[in-house]
Amino acid sequence: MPGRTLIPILGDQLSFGLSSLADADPATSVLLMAEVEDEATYVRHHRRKLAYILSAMRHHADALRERGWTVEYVKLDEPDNSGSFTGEIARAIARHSVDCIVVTEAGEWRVQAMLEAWETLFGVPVEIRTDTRFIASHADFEGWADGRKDLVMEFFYREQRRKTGLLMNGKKPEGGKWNYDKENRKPVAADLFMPQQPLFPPDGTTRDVIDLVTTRFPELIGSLDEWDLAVTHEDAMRAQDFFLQTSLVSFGDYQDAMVTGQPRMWHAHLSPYINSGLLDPLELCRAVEAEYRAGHVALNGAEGFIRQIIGWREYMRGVYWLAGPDYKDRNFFGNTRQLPRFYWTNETDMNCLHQALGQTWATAYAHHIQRLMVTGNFAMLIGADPHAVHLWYMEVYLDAYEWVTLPNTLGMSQFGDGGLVGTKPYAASGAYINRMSDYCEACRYDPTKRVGEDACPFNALYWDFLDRNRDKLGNNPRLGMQYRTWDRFGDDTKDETRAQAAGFLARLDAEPAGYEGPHDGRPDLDGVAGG
Ligand code: FAD
Ligand code: DLZ
Ligand code: SF4
Repeated sequence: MPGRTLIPILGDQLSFGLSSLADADPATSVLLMAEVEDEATYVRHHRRKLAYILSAMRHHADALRERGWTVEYVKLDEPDNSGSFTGEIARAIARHSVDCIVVTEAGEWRVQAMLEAWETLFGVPVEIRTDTRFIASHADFEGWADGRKDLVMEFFYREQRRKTGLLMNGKKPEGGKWNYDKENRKPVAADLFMPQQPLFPPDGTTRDVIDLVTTRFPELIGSLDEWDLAVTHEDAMRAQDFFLQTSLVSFGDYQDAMVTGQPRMWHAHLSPYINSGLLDPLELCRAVEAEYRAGHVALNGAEGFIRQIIGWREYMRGVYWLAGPDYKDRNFFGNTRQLPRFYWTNETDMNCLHQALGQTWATAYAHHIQRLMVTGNFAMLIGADPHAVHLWYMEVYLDAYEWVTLPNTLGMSQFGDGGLVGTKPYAASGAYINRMSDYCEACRYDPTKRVGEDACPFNALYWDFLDRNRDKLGNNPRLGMQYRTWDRFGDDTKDETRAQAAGFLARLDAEPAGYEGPHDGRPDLDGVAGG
């Protein structure tokens, strides 16, 4: 009897058009999907994130079977489950006569190293294929980066526009400009009509994985209440349609705004579906362009959204692979402080953090500005260890996979790579948060004060951050204005600012840091949307 082709499908490869399936014959192929302890525990996933991935995997296996594929699916609680991808390949080889393994490349270094070891380990040919769900392959990105002094995203993005033809008018960008970001910075009033996102109640499969996750991983935290996530291709497509028809129209205008009780506003909330493979990023961008061409949305909104996907998302992946497996160890400022315990318990009197963290633990979602300018900004200002910060983001967000999380956290948000991803650190005082949100209105601190018992902690921390990192940042042309302002402060003002920051950090250091778990699994969600 002829041997079989074994096609392993990883948990973020839930796409019908996967490169490993492109020319496969359903009659002679066995698709292997496995829920494994290694993946469930390599970071302490938010319970909702873990349940989402397992449920989406189970539904995808069913959908593949309906399309005629033979799928072997190993559940996490099966008695013989080996706990690792490699162990499950070994067991599959023992069950079948396997001629070769065909697999789409993994999303991250750790797993890619496993795939690369299989051929020698099992003595079976292993073909590792490019992940064609991305527009730029690793080689494309390397080619673009080659010889450039700075990897400016904007120039990469223009290449991606040319390559895809998205929002192009012949050789020129639609509307004459490549980028309409300056039109996308409006704050928002809380009483504006916000779209009500579609809800996808849990079916039997999702309820099963929710039970599995809660009983098997009692140490994990994060709310599983009010399940609203799509776990099938059809529902993910409904979420996409909802975004196109309802939210996209205001996405561009308000993408930087933050409003209490409104976790999503006009954001897409599609990254979990895109990153796990339920939605196709290029198809989504084409649909966004069609909305613009049909006159339903303005150019700034359509361009802004497309830039996030074919620009930022692809750029982050390119940087991740270009920078190598040691990228995660970079620490430009040499920061060592652990994150405060309240990143897990949400017990903080800083309302912006309380809202962003609470929403995160309630829903496993926060939008870009909450991640960058609230939780990320605070972590950088206090001098938190960038790798510890990265791990926290890996734990809490539904869309977190190392290839995309690491450059966003260690790179963009913590400036841990010294400027590979961003040209300056995303540091901001309370004034920015006050301008872009309504959080300060209900806060015990005053965003206009720099010193004193009720001064917003972000203010002194911001100046202290610039001051103590002057040797590393002083020559950065994008920070020239900030340093000139600091230099105009008198010595007394400087000293009282430093003392205010030092006092805050000393109080922080007197509190427990990090997460030791297990605790009662219940972050303080008082007054938080979805909590
Ligand atoms: P929208 O705001 O509606 O944006 C549309 C889409 O653009 C997103 O769905 C996403 O696919 C893409 N996108 C936008 N910005 C980025 C970006 N910087 N990198 C990659 N894709 C982007 N995104 C992740 O997918 N996974 C992560 O683990 C992740 N971690 C982040 C950590 C930090 C500190 C920061 C600052 C950003 C992070 N991002 C991450 C990027 C961004 O915050 C999320 O993609 C976005 O919040 C997802 O929500 P949304 O679908 O509503 O996005
Ligand atoms: C994130 C995740 C989790 C929690 N569990 C699984 C799993 O049990 N089986 C699986 O195939 N994939 C899982 N994943 C996604 C993988 O971590 C992801 O596919 C790899 O990290 C490669 O990027
Ligand atoms: Fe956050 Fe400061 Fe505003 Fe309070 S005053 S919400 S701590 S920025």
